[in-house]
Amino acid sequence: KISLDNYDYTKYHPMDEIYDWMEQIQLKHRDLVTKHFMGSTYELRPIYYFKIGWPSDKPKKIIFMDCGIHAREWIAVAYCQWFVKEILSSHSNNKLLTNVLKQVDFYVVPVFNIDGYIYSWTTERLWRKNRSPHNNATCYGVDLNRNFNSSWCSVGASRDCNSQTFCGSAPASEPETQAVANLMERTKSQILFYLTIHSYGQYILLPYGSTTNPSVNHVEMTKVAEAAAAKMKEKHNIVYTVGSSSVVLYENSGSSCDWAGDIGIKFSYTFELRDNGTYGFQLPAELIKPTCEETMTAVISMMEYANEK
Ligand code: ING
Ligand code: ZN
Repeated sequence: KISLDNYDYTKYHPMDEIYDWMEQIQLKHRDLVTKHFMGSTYELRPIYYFKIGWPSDKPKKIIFMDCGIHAREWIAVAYCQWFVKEILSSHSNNKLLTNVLKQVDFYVVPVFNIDGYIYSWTTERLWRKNRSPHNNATCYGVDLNRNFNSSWCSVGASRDCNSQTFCGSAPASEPETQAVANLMERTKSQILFYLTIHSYGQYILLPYGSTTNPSVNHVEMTKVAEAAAAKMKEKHNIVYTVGSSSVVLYENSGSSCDWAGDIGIKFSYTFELRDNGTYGFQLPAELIKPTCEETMTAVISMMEYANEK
């Protein structure tokens, strides 16, 4: 059993430790945090999310964040843990947070692609997809960030299971996609921000990947992301590029970020955390702290915006 008192947030943690951590976080912070089941993975592991915020009579706004949709992007998972730790340790002496937690609920999915995450620890460090079998179990894995029902498999995705960007057999064919999409559908009228955390490349991306046409909220979404990127640069002088994924990165379809835009969530962002290629997905643990610190400044600036909305 792990202990929260000396839990090391500057290390990467295997899934069994993260399950244990989640359990202990909810036990220790019963007033502010609840842990909920949102569905099972292909290999039938439970996927949980935290709800963080003070109870309220009125419906609250939601900032929804998921981490680890791609197995090998360990820094993303480390960030979700860091975020939860920061909120819980600093809210009582931070005016902004005290206020935000009354108006806003954070929904946090620390590990979206649990089967893949475990596989990246035990078997193949650079595994990306989930672990569902295809073609009589001759190949494995759907790219969950190509499996959402938004221009599904039209560009920047493959119908070949051997591909890293296999879109699956149908839109939302995967249980992990269904778990997140169902929860978001149920709560979408309250979700103001959707944040999905990836690595690497140092970007704040907005919809769409499937077209270079701007989304309805493109101008405001860009403004908010530029402000967040400026905060990030101030912290450790690291530059994050802002733009729609099709324009600043590459065309792709079926991403959770595009889908969140489609269902009417006003602010939908993909964060690509550090670095920009030196270590890539294998970011050294020494860089967890600075990366999480700068990302925290970005998310806080978005929180401030959400709080005023
Ligand atoms: N990059 C993302 C990927 O899924 C991306 C890029 C962002 C695609 C937003 C679609 C929407 O390919 C990584 N590193 O996973
Ligand atoms: Zn990714």
